[in-house]
Order: sequence, then structure tokens, then C-alpha cells
Amino acid sequence: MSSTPKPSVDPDREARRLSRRGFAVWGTAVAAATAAWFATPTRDAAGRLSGTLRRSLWWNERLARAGFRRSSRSPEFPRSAARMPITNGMVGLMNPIDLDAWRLRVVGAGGDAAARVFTLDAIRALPAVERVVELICVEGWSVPVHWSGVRLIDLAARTGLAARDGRPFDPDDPPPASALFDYVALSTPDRQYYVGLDAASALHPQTLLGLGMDGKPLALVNGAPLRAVVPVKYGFKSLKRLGRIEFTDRRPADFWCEKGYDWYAGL
Ligand SMILES: Nc1nc2c(c(=O)[nH]1)N[C@H]1C(S)=C(S)[C@@H](COP(=O)(O)O)O[C@H]1N2
Ligand SMILES: [Mo]
Repeated sequence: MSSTPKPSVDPDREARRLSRRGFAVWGTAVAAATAAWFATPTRDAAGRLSGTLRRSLWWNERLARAGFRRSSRSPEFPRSAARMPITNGMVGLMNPIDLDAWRLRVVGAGGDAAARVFTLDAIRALPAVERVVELICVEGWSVPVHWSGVRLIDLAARTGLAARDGRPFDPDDPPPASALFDYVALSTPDRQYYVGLDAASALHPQTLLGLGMDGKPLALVNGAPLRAVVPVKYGFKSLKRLGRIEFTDRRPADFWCEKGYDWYAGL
């Protein structure tokens, strides 16, 4: 004859105790999440997006930045897969440009007073790279493009302009993020088009200063003489007709972000 073992605790009392504890834990978590939500900055695209959407974008960016690694790569394609993209976006390309007088101005440690100026030949003197990566436009098309150019990190490292102390560093073994400026601002010579990048994306090994497309020098409509190529971001960050680069700790303004797009725009 077996007797039912006596429970060591009274199940009803235990259930009540657990649900009280559950309520305390979940209640605290919900309150903390709510507080975090309403404390979330909504600085970007002020007035254009709802507070809810801006808060979601802020949290998306936090998660994406936490997961972003130098070693994460945008997919690369064989040369045979490359095509010419749809020419898209002419903001900042409407003023006449004298290609012989063109210079790239780079501002970093020391500010504007210590800005460095580069000719196209000085850019071409950096190690040449070619890549076939996708240009992905938020308007709903994407195409693998064959780019030639130089890595932005090679310019940033050799000049030291990306480092807070202004010291040059090894592009293949960069110092920790805390030694570098947080952001990079890019703009056209007339400053009509401008984009902001987080430093990790700007100094990512796939991010280029593009000199050519499809094996030929860039056409004016594609950003001659020099453009940004940022494969880890949507196409609107790949600024054409680069005139100025600034390494900064202030989050830069971004043309499309002011019209309501996500500032981070990571892929
Ligand atoms: N100066 C400038 N750069 C720009 C734009 C622009 O309007 N002005 N448009 C962007 C957008 S939205 C895309 S998708 C790509 C398109 O590059 P492509 O015209 O070479 O195909 O350029 C980006 N760079
Ligand atoms: Mo785009």
C-alpha cells in the first residue's frame, strides 16, 4: 500500500508566493523598460518622425553598434557579377566643378586650423584596392558595383587625423575606439549634401574613397573625382563628389536623416 508523499510545501501557498514574486520581478522590469523608453533620446529627424519611431531607431542603433565588428563584412561578388547602378541623387553635384582645382580637405585633431589638404594624386598614392560590393538604395534596388579606390582607414591612419591625439597608427591594427574620434562627417565641396558616419563604419576595411567604377574613372554623375563607398550602409551614405572629411566627437548632421531617414542606416 503506497501513501502519497506529503508535499514539503503547501502548493497553494507556494503558487501565491511565486505569483507575488513574479509580479515584483516583471513589474520592476516593465517599469525599468518604460523609464528607459521615455528617457531614449529622440534627437534625430526632430519633428519628422513620431517619438515612437525615433525611439525604436535609437534602440536599433544601440543593438546594431554593439554587434558591429571590424571583422563583419558586407558580401563581395566576382567581377563578372558587377553592373552599373542606377544614377541616383544629384544633391551637391549641381555647381560647376574645376577638377584641376579640386582638393580634399580633412579636419581632425587640432580642428580647422590644422586641416590637411590633399590633391587627387596624393589620394591615388595610397594603396589601391578594388572591390565588388552591393550598392543598396533605400528606394528599393541594389546592384553589385565594381569599385576602385583607396581605403578611408589608410588615409585616416597615415595622417593620424582620426586619432584624438593626432598620432598616425597602423591601419591593420587600429587603436581602441576610445583613442579615436567617435564620428566622421563627409560633405560635398558646396556642402549641399552631407552625411554622418559612426567611426567604426567609416574606418571599416571595406569603406573606400572611390576613384573609379567598372574599371574606369568616376563619371561626374557618379561623384568624380572622389566619392565615399560605404558598403556597410545604405547607398545614401556613399556620398558623391567628396570635398571635406571631418573626424569629430559631435554626431554629424545628415542630409537624408533630416528628411526622416534613420541616421545609422546600417545594413
Ligand atoms: N552628393 C551626393 N551623393 C549621393 C547622393 C546625392 O544626392 N548627392 N545620393 C546618394 C544615394 S541615395 C545613392 S543610392 C547613391 C547612388 O550612387 P550612384 O548615382 O553612383 O548610383 O549615391 C548617394 N550619394
Ligand atoms: Mo539611394
